[in-house]
Amino acid sequence: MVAEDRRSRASATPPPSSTADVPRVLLVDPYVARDDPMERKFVELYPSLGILSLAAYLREAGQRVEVVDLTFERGVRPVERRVRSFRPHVVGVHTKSLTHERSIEIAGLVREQGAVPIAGGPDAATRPEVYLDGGFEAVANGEGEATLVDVAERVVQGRPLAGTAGLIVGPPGSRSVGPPRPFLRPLDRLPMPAWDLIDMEGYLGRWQRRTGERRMAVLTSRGCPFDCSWCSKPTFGRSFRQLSPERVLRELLLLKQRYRVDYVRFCDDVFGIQRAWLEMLLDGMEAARLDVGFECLARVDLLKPDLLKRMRSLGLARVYVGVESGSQKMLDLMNRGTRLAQVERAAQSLRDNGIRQFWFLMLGYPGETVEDIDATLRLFRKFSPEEYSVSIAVPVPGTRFYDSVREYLKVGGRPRRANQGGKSLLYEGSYPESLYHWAQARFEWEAALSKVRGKIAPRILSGLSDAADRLDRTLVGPILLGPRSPPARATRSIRPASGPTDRPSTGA
Ligand code: B12
Ligand code: SF4
Repeated sequence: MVAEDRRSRASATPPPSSTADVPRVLLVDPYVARDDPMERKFVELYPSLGILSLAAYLREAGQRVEVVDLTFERGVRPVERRVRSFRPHVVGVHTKSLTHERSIEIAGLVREQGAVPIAGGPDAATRPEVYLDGGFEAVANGEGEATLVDVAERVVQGRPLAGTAGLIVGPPGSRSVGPPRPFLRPLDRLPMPAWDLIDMEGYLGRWQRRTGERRMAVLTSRGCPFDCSWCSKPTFGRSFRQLSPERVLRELLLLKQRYRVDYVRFCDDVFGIQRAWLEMLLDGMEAARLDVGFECLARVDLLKPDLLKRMRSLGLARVYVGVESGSQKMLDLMNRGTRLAQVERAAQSLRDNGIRQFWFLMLGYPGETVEDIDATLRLFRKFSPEEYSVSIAVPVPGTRFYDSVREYLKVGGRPRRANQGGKSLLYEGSYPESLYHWAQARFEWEAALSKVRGKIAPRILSGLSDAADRLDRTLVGPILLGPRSPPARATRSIRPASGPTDRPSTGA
């Protein structure tokens, strides 16, 4: 498709229809699990909570909604078929960078069928121009529920989309950015997710075969008030809203009764930010004898030993922890807001309570030296988390980290393939990429050793660990570093100009 052609399509006003028409909206999740090389190793399959919420909200607003979830499919054919049978006015596509190309393909086929393609979700909100130039009529750049209701009504009534709150419309040159869409408050106004519109059994059955548990994802809040320098939050920014504990409990009970869900992943950016709120939810779970296992992502500063003990007794099985680095200097440079002592206390307490821990670690952040990497490795060795991911820092547009390395970005500044995030050094950092690959291998070695702990003599174990250190010091380190002097580039501090302002009480 030539650029001219694309431009004229993107600026077209959707054709008017009868005002008596009830809007028909098709929502699409373009993620195809079999095309995601990370899926088997790392990604756990859950439906998009964004799509489920949008669908429920539109339906409650009186619109007709269907969903095509490509997760278990092979390609876009099911979208084509559904567009033919349902004849939607609007097709809303949920975007992630991984699924960018498929989203563009879907926009094309939707247009051929005469429907209006609208993009939303993290990738489109981060780089709307890519989606507008790729054939989408408009991009929702924030919370989508009220925006999409508005869009579908306007399309059916033949009114222009330009000026819609929360929406970016039009070709370069005459692009219209609507005013910001206010966040929905209180969040309890949201209806229950539209589980009936997707193949719940596809997800639950798969989990059951794999783990014996019927697992589902649940959200208790939107947004995060913290301000880590590398974190991209295109949709909710630093806003933070929670459902009431009663509403969350109702959702958990429904999942249990309707779908026999017996394990839940709380997908909040940070679970249990407010201690009093969390205690109320735990009280409710206890009183209702919920008996559902669960896991969540939390910050080390929130994981207090007494709280963990209680959560364990109510079914907490695993916690994802953003440890990031074993160097306080690096945590400060990342504006993480956590102390190493808190990391150690949380890790110890998780271990004491028999809760699995999944650590997120990051290498290659500006300012990091080999000594900092060693500190992270020592911390890792000390606590041997059951699971971990150690990635090379990815500068995401819109973050302070990105701004600080912008002038050092390698060509394109994006992974060679979308799923390579975390495996390549995307900017000219302090050290060559091979050093980070070696560091990643050292973490793998330590993890392998921790798996045989107890099975072989401690003396042999520490000998194997020391051998890797010696190899690092005497041979590999100097070779990988070459004649370079310690970090010179992209190391300037990237703390925020002013400190965080809207943190809620953490109960700390
Ligand atoms: C929970 C979660 C998961 C879960 C569930 C995934 C799923 N099926 O959606 C799991 C762990 C399985 C997961 C996996 C992956 N995830 Co994930 N995940 C998240 C997380 C923490 C929350 C997502 C969520 O539920 N948000 C709450 C809902 C309500 O918000 P929402 O989805 O953004 O939708 C709202 C708006 O965006 C908008 N909207 C969304 N779609 C549309 C469409 C239209 C038409 C409109 C108008 C509006 C609209 O309206 C919605 C309601 O207000 C986010 C971080 C974040 N805070 O967003 C990362 C995040 C979305 N994941 C990310 C990634 C990269 C992945 C993986 C690709 C990882 C991989 N393979 O390496 C996989 C993809 C798997 C998949 N099925 O898509 C990235 C995406 C980055 C990007 N720019 O693409 C994020 C942003 C994390 C990050 N900062 O890097 N993930
Ligand atoms: S705590 Fe997590 S979600 Fe919040 S800013 Fe930091 S990395 Fe982002």
